[in-house]
Amino acid sequence: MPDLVKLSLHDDIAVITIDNPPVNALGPGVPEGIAEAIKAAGANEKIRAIVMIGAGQTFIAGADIREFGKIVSGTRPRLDLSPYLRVIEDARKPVVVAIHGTALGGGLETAMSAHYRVIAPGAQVGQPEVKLGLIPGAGGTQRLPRLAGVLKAVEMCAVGESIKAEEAVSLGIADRLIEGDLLAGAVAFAREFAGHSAPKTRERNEKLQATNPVIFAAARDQARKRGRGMIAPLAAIDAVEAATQLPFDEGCAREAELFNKCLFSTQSKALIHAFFGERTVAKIPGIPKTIKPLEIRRAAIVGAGTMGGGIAMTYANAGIPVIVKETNKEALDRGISTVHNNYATSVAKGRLSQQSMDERLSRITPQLSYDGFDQADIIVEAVFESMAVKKQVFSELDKIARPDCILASNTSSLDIDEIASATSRPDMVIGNHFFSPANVMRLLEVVRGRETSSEVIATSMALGKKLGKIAVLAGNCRGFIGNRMVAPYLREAQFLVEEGASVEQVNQALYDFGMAMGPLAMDDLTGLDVSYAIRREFERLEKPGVRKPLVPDLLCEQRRFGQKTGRGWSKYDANRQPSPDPETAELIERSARQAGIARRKIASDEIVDRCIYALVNEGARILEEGIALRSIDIDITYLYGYGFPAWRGGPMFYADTVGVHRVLARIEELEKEHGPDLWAPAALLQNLVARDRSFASFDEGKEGS
Ligand code: 3H9
Repeated sequence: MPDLVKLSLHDDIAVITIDNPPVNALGPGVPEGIAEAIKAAGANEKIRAIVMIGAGQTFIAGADIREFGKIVSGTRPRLDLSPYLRVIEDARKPVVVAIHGTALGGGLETAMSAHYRVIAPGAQVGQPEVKLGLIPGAGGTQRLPRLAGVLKAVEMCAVGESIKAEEAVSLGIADRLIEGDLLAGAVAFAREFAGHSAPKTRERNEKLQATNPVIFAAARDQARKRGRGMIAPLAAIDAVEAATQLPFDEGCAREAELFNKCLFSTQSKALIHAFFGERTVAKIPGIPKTIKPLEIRRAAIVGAGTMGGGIAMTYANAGIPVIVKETNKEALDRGISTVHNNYATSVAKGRLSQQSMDERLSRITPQLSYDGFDQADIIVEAVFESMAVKKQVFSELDKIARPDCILASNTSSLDIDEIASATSRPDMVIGNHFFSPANVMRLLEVVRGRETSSEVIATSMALGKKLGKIAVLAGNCRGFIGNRMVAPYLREAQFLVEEGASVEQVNQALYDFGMAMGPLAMDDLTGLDVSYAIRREFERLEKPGVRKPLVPDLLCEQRRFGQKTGRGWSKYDANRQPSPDPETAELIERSARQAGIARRKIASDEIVDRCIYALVNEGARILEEGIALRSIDIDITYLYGYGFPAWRGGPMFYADTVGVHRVLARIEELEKEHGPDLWAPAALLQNLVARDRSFASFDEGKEGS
C-alpha cells in the first residue's frame, strides 16, 4: 500500500489515515490506497468497523487540481474515482469518515460514499467544483441530494459555497458532531455501529421523492444572474436534476458526461489558472521565505475620505487597532459617519452582528492630531492624489514615526520613489494601493520602490493576507499594473463614444463580454475628478500631438464627476441607478464634430477588441519592463481589482486563449487605423508570436509558476 494511505488497528476498529500533504488531495495513489486499505480491513476477521480520517489540518480537500491540466492535454488518463468509492460503499463492515478541516469536492464525495460521517466543530464541507468551472465528478451530484435533499444539493453544487459542521449535521450530511478528540470519538462511534446494517447512500432515495421542478427553474435563473456567462453552474443543476429522474448509475453516467464537458472547457482552464494564480502571486522571486515579515499590531491612517475610511474598516475587521487622522473636524466626522453607516448596513442585512460592529468601531480612533502615530507599526497615507500633498505628509510622518514603522502610500498612480524621497528612510516606504470600496474589494496592489526593503515587501504581502486581501506585487511606474493598463482601456472606450458608439453601447458590450460593469460605468463609479487630478499630475509627460479623449475634462469642468454628483457619462438617480444622459450625449457629439471626428455605426465586436486588446498590449509592455513579475500577476490584478470575468482567466490568459498571433494581427490593424502612438504592438507580444509562444510560457520557470 502506498505511504499516502496508512492502515492501523485500534483493537477491533481499523483506522485508515490519508496522509498526502498539504491538503490530502486525491492525487495518484490516494484513491487506490484507500480502496486497498478497505479491502485489507475487510479481510481481517478481528476488525468490526473502519474509520477513515485525514492527517494534518484537514480531511480530503478534493481531487488533485494539478492533475486536471494533464488530463486535458492527454498526458494522464481521465480520472474515474467511482470504482474506488464503490469499494468503500460496498464494504461489508461499516465505514465511518471523520471530518476535520474541510471535506471539499472529491473529499466530500469520498465521505458520502462511506456509511457514516462524524464531524468536528469548525469543519466545513462543500462541493466547490463550480468555482473551478467544473461540477462534482465522483457521484457528488447524485449522493448529495440523497443525504441533504434536492434544494440544498442544488445550491451547494451550483454555487459552490461550503457549509459548517452544525449545518451538515442538521441536513443529514453528517451523522454526529464530535467535540474533543475526533479520532477517539470516531472510533467510539464506529464501535457503536459495528454490526448494524450499514446504509448505502446510493440506495437512500427518500429525500429524492416529490421534488418540485420549480427548484430547478429557480436555480437556473439564479445561476444565470450570479454566474453570468458561466457554463458549470448550469451543468451542476442539470446533474442534480438527473438524480431525481434517473436511477443512481445512470445519474452518475450523466454526471460524468457533464463533468467532462466542463473539464475540457476553456472556462475551467481559466478558473483553474485563477485558483493557482491567487496562490502564486504571494510567491516573490528573490524574496526568500526566510525573510520574516514584521509584526503589525497597530496601524494609523492619514485621511478619512472614502479610501481612508475603507482602509480603516479593513484593519478594524482584521482585529488591528487603527488611528484615523483628518485635518478638520467636518471631514473627520463625515468620514467616520460613513464608516458607521457602512457597518450599520451590514448589521441591517444580517451580515454582521451588532456586537461585532461595536467591537470593530471600537478599534477605530478618529482624531485631528498625530497623537499615537509614534506607536504605529504601519502608517497608511490616503490623502488627495497630488504629489505635493503626499510629499508634505511623508515628510511629516518621517519625523513622527518610529524608525521601524512602515510608511505606505495608497497612491493609485504616483511615483513611489519620489514620495519616498521626502523621507530619510526610503527603504521603509512602499505603495499599498487599495481599491474602492477598500473594505470590500479583494485586491491590494503592493508597489515596491527602488529602495523598498525585502522585509517591508514581505510584510505588506503577509499583511495583505491578514487583511483578507489578495496582494499582488507591482513595480513603480505611472499607474503601476492596474491603473497603467486601465488608462488605454478607458481611452479606447472614450474614443469609441466620440466616433459614434453610445455610452450605453460601450458599457453593454464590455458587460456582455463578462466585465462586472462597463468602462464608462466604472469611470463614473470611481469618480471622473480622480482621473482628472491624475491627468494634471502627468500632463507634463504627455507627447504633444497624440490624440486624447476630449470629453472627460469637459465633464469635470461642469462638475459632472459621475455617481457622486449624480451626473457623469450617465445620469444617476438617488439609488445610483444609471440612465442615459442626453446632455452628455450632446456634449460628446458636439466635441467630436468640432474636432472633425467622423461619426459612424460601431459594432460591439470592435468595442470589445479595442478595449480588451488595449489592456493586453499595455499588459505585455508591463511584463517586458518587469513591472509585473509574471503574466499571472496581471491576471489576478484584473480579476480582483477590475471585475474582469474569472472564467476568462484575466486579460493575458484571455489573449492566450484567443491566440497571441490573432491578438497581434488585430493590434496591427488598429495601428494602421489609429497610428503607432496609440497602437504600436508591444515588443514582447511580437516576440512571443515570432517564437510561437504564449504569455503562459513566458511565466514558466519563474518562481511560483
Ligand atoms: C474535485 O474535487 C473534483 C471531484 O468532483 C472529482 C472529479 C473526478 N489540489 O489554499 P491554500 C494546494 S475538484 C491540489 O493556500 P488554505 C494549494 O495550491 C477540487 N492542490 O491553503 C496550496 O499549494 P501551494 C475541489 C491543492 O489553508 C496548498 O494546497 N476542491 C488543492 O488557505 C495550500 O492551499 C477544491 O476546490 C487541491 N484540491 O486553504 C478545494 N487544494 O502551497 C480547493 C489546495 O503550493 N482548495 N491545494 O501554493 C481550497 O479551497 C483551499 O486550498 C483549502 C485550504 C480550503 C483546502
